Amino acid sequence: MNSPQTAAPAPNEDSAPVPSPGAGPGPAPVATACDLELVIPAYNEEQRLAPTVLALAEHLRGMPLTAALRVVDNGSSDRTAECVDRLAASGIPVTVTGCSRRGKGAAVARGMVGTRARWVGFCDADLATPATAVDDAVALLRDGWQVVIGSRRCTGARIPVRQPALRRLGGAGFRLATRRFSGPVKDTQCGFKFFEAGAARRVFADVTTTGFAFDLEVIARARALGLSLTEFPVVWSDQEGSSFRPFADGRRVAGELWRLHRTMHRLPPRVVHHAHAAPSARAAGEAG
Ligand SMILES: Nc1nc2c(ncn2[C@@H]2O[C@H](COP(=O)(O)OP(=O)(O)O)[C@@H](O)[C@H]2O)c(=O)[nH]1
Ligand SMILES: [Mg+2]
Repeated sequence: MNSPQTAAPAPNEDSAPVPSPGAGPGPAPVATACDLELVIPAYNEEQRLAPTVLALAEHLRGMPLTAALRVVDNGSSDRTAECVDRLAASGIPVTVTGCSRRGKGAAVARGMVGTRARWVGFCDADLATPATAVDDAVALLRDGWQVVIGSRRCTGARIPVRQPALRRLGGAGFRLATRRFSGPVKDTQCGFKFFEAGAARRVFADVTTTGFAFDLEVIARARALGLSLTEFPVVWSDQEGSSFRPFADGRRVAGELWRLHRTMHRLPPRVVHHAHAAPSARAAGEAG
């Protein structure tokens, strides 16, 4: 992930979300109280974000729940925040929140701890996993699972467009090096994870990894807390425009892993885990 060290802080850094135009006058709420809040970490995403927000909003509008989208932007140097403001007509509340700490992990944590929704999830700005997968995640949350993890590696998952070979190689090394944190979780790195909000607050309150390896710490902490956790298969396609720089970000990830190995060795794994074949990915797998 691109986790800039020196970019200027976002104007609304760590403030309450800026309501999109049309959200009405008066002070901004701390967060939208609704059934589901979806957090999108975004760094320099003026190109990829708008179609993602529109696709998610269209899908969420058709679901039998109330939902909101929150973009967390830490210091984009392009027009990411302005682009969100133009999406008010999507029919779902869309807010943009700043974050003083750099990195995807920091941005996701910012969205998770601030939520007032019943359930909260995050997905990438490039919508590598289609919006329809939200249905499966919500079905599992309704079943009572506290942590629901989109996975490219459990039965029924499909990857129509794979990552470049170098990323796949790095991913294999990452999985080998991180078994003791991931335990039974087959795919820690897919950017499509959902939580019962109280569980998210407990987990993310202590997450200190701000970069690409943050998912791993999230899973390790969820396991240590004894939260119920399930993986479900998703359809995932690599998208153009990745901000991940294999050498610079790869080195940073290695540093994060080293720190996790040193700091988290005492966390007891108390996970309640179940690999679940969710209906829509199964159907997509059968169709494809
Ligand atoms: N807020 C924030 N988001 C980031 C940062 N780095 C990456 N992201 C977001 O993380 C998501 C995944 O990034 P992407 O470049 O698609 O990485 P890839 O899919 O792993 O190749 C996207 O929504 C990015 O905008 C960051 O430093 N800050
Ligand atoms: Mg991507």
